[in-house]
Amino acid sequence: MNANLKNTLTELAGKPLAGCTDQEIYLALLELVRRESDARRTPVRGKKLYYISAEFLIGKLLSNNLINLGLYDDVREILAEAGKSLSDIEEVEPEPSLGNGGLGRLAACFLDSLATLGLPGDGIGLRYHFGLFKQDLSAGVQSEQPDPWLTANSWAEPTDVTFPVQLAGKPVTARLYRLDVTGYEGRTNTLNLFDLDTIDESIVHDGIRFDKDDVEKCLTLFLYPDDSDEAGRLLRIYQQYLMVSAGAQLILAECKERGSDLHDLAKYAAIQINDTHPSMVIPELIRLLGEEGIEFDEAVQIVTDTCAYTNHTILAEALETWPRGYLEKVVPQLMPIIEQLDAAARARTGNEGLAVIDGGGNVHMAHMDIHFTHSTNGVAALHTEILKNTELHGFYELYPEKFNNKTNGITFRRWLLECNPALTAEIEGLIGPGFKKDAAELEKLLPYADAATADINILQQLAQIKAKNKKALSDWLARTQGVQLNCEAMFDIQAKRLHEYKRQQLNLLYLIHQYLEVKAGHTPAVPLVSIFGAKAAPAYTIAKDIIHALLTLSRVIAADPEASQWLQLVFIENYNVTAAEKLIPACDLSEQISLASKEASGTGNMKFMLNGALTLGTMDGANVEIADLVGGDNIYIFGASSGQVIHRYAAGDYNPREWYEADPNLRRAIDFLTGPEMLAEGREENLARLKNELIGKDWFQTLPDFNAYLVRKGQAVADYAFDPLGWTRRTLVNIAKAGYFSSDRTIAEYDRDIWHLGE
Ligand code: 26Q
Repeated sequence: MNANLKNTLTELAGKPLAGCTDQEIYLALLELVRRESDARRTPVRGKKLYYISAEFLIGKLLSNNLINLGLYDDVREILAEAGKSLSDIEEVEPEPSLGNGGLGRLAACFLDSLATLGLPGDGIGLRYHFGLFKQDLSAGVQSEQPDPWLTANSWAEPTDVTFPVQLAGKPVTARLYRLDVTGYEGRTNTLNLFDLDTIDESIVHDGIRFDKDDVEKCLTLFLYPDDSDEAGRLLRIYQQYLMVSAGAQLILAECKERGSDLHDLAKYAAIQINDTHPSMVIPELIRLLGEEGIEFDEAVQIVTDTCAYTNHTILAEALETWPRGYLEKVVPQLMPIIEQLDAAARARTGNEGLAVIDGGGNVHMAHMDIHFTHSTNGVAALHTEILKNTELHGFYELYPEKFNNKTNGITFRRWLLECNPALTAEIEGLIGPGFKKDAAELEKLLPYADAATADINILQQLAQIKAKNKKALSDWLARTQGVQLNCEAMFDIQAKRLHEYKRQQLNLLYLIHQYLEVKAGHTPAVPLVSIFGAKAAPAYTIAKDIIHALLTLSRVIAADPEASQWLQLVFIENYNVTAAEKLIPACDLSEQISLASKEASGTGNMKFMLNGALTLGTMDGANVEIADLVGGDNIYIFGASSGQVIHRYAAGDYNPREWYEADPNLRRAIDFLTGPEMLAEGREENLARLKNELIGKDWFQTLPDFNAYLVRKGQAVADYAFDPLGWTRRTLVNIAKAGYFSSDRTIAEYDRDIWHLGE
């Protein structure tokens, strides 16, 4: 027992811990973390990174910080002695949902790794009051509610640092909030979040609606407000500009203070542009350097040397282009600079397709990034190859030296140590604690996973840990959503944003097929619990229809005593980081079934693998690298290859109706969507629209992969049922090989190839 720590905590709480509420203890711990993390601030020497991103999906911070500061075990013990449980106290903390999904969570993992590796690297973003919406499924369809996380005592602390920003010619004041980022036995960095003092939360009504015209009242209310109308799109540009203008001013002020004369900015700062959302930082920096007396050409060179760009998608609709009229309205001070950049780009290439401003007057943010930064990276090997060979081929020809790959990673502190303490302890017992800082050491587990040398006792222990995690998930769901899971079943999980390219609809068709098979007397080898977690963008109609179909099928199955012995479909409400931490350790089969070529990387795939799930996936994104590492026997791969898919798009001859008509299983499953069982529980409008979409359009080629998916998933279920020990042994191969996907490795590569921090 750490007596000092106990005294400090009691002092911070102002009374004996046993007499405190969970809220009071939470506040005392918050203060403790602040003191300890402050003590680990060290001055920056040499170059510092600024990771600028519209999203930082940090998740709850208390336990993560306690682990990183080395206080977790002591605190848990002290609280237990006072009759308190740390997990109850965790529930007091509201989750900051400052991101949509992968891109935002990646930014959070990167901050953790930077601090852990002792690298000076701060985040720059926005202090959204409600973050992403909270998902409500009570009506059988998704509706959106605000998700407040800011309380009187928040991790993000206000400062008296402010910067003037011109929005549509009107001056506003951006205030800086600072949030400590702790590293595991590392340094403390900062997440800088900007906000306006004038935001008025009371203008939100009817879910997440608000008047988008009053920018000073609404600018940072939500992450990516609905952009189905023009006011929403303009608001997004206002948000982006507030972030980059205040961020750029902060960067220049800090560098000047550390001795830069701005001509040498690239020696003091590296700026990583996380997708195109912060791209206006390029013209904004050029503008600010101009105000400091630096000529345009030199300013362009300085900015190019300082900035680097990460691409996270090849989906055309996600590549930002803004009509120049929008930018003329919101950021008139940037338009002359963007025009000069367009002229400079056109002077480098006659290829019209690479212009910053196209013939129709649209500004292509990614094009500006590639021309005027020194590095463009993709986020997995396959993704980077596709960028170079197809999507960004013209740019690759012009600037081959700028292109590089940085395969994504995840922080093992949150995604193993924090979310799966039992597995962590088991691993530590086998190979010692070195893997916590050097993830490659997980390979020391390989002898235990070799069929020739595996130890049955160890495999049984691993199986027990999985069983306990499944029970814990079931208990949590019973408590929070009133759902009881069949813990004897195989747990099959697809948890990620709802998007057609991620193909939750493929999984849906499989479950319909399975239901019909059970009804026909063909029962599977083992019961299946199929779990979904997914939010749909508020204006994404088909995504919402897929959610409705899953919820409806879930009710159809649950109402059928025969089918529900074998099949359970559970849709988790409001999937977020907190839910992910419960789901991932409990998973047997990880669904990573995007249409090949469409998922840039995926990071959930890595989290499931690390926690001892086998992957059922397509050869897409980082699945390709997972398959290379674990070998074909330890992963279930199916479906068309990215080459075949790209070819099918190019040929333009894909007709889903032909596949529907040719495959009786597929036809039966699709027809079921609007059959009597579903219509009895669900809404015809949504179900019919989904059915028509699948037969008439199916832009993400679900139907051609259906049969292969059925077969491969059937194989996985049979393996799980008939060779449980073999299954566990193969999960251990996955755990042992997951070290490559530590974000520590990713960050070390960014530093080595792009940033050169501290030099
Ligand atoms: C763009 C234009 C207008 C409005 C919104 C957007 C927008 C918003 C969010 C575009 C993209 C995003 C988020 C993208 C994202 O999360 N991408 C994921 O990034 C992960 C980290 O690299 C990858 O692992 C995933 O494959 C990729 O989908």
